[in-house]
Amino acid sequence: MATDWAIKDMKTITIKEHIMVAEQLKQILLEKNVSPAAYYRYDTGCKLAEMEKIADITDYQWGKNDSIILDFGHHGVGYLSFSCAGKGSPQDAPAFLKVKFCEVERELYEESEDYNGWISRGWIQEEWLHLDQLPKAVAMERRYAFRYVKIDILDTSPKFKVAFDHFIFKTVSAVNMETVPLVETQNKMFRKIDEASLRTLQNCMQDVFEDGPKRDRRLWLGDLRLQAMINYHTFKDYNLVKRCLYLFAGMTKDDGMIAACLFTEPKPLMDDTFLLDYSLFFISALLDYYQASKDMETLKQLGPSALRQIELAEQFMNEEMIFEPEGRYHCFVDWNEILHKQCAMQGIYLFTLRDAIQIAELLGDCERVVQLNEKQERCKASALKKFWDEEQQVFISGPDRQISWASQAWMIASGMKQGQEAQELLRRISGCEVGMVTPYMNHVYVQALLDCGGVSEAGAHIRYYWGKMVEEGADTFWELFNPENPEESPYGSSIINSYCHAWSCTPAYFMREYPELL
Ligand code: RAM
Repeated sequence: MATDWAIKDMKTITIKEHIMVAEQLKQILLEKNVSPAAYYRYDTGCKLAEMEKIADITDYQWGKNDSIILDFGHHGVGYLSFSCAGKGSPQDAPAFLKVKFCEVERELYEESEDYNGWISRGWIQEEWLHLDQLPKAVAMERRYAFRYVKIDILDTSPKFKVAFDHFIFKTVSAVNMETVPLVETQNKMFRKIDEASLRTLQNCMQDVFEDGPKRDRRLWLGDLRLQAMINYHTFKDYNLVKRCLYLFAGMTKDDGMIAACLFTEPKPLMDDTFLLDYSLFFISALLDYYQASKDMETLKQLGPSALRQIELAEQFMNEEMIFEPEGRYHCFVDWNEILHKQCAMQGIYLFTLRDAIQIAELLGDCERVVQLNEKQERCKASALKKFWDEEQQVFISGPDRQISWASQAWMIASGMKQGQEAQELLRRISGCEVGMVTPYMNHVYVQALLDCGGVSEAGAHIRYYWGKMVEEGADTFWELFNPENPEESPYGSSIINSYCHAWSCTPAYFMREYPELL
């Protein structure tokens, strides 16, 4: 399924002062050199645990069709360097190597030639090197996200072989997870989940909050909202959030609509992708930032951009304040391809409207507070009429009256159903087939459970969903995970999936915000 979210022929405006504030908040990244924890001789058809482990890499010489695997022990983000020497006769041909970087073990066994998906194969992390003169100190220029490296010796010559030494992984991040204590609990699985969550967030905290350091390596608003929430409880890097908020507010469509994502290199640039849910999340991200930092100056400066998103969303609504007709706007919600998103989108609007009211109150804009409250009342009444199925006692979406987890979760997160009634609703849909594909959507579900007092269900779901990833070897959490279908990918192949994706590490937030979970 290809997605075309771009708005064509769009005019943009740049607020230079906002961009200047953002640029002044740029940080120098922390660096740490990591050596491999283990080396293996690659054996086709075998899993890592079955391959020959190499005690001292310097004892070995490698020729055509040999392959080595390096395991750095944990996922990291940064730069690989190593030295390569010629052994035997004088070097009479280039040493020709393929270096492949893998976030998880399964990527070691996947072949990029097999990839036929709709997003760029350029994201697959591999390079071909010609080393003309040995010995050579190789410092690879491109930043990669990985735990494992596979080096294929594609060719040397019949007369010489190569030997390797000094493998160093220079990791980079804005923060260091060793400064954050793990949650205190007797439950070992929760601690593992917490550790993987912190590592995921650390590795995504770079010049901005990246969605995933393998792919897309950029700042997405929906992802930022969740990353920032975890950050307030862990790394507490308020300036990094502030930088991202100013970047979003500093580059908008000419009507003020905030983009879904943006780039920062070589200079800040807004993407032409617009997702209604993501634009609205600027409101919640700003309010959360204010609540954590108490930075009133930023709230004052960016508040108007946030409140503007509510007005802009309404152009896609009918007179009853229902998002209609469909197709006039794009929204994300989840990567589930069959999901009907109208009801969830309505829930997201109500969720962010509640936050917009709080912003208006904090800014002392009484007139706006009255106006937004009226909208809230009207919209809630219409939403109930449109989406609540009295007979089945569930929220439905679309002409086929689809029942999905996403619709229920967003409606509860927005306060449309509360307490016992909401708990029963979530129990009622437990067999529903239109499920959740991303940890991002699973986050909303856990939030909905906690909002209506379902603490033990929320804990059980965290163990079921994130725990299953840990059981499958995750030391950072993945962009997509469907426990019922591990091969799932919206991109046409799992080769391109990202396995350190920050929207997936919210258990670190839940376990600190709701200690009763532990
Ligand atoms: C994907 C990325 C990103 C997400 C968007 C909507 O490209 O995974 O994290 O925010 O989709």
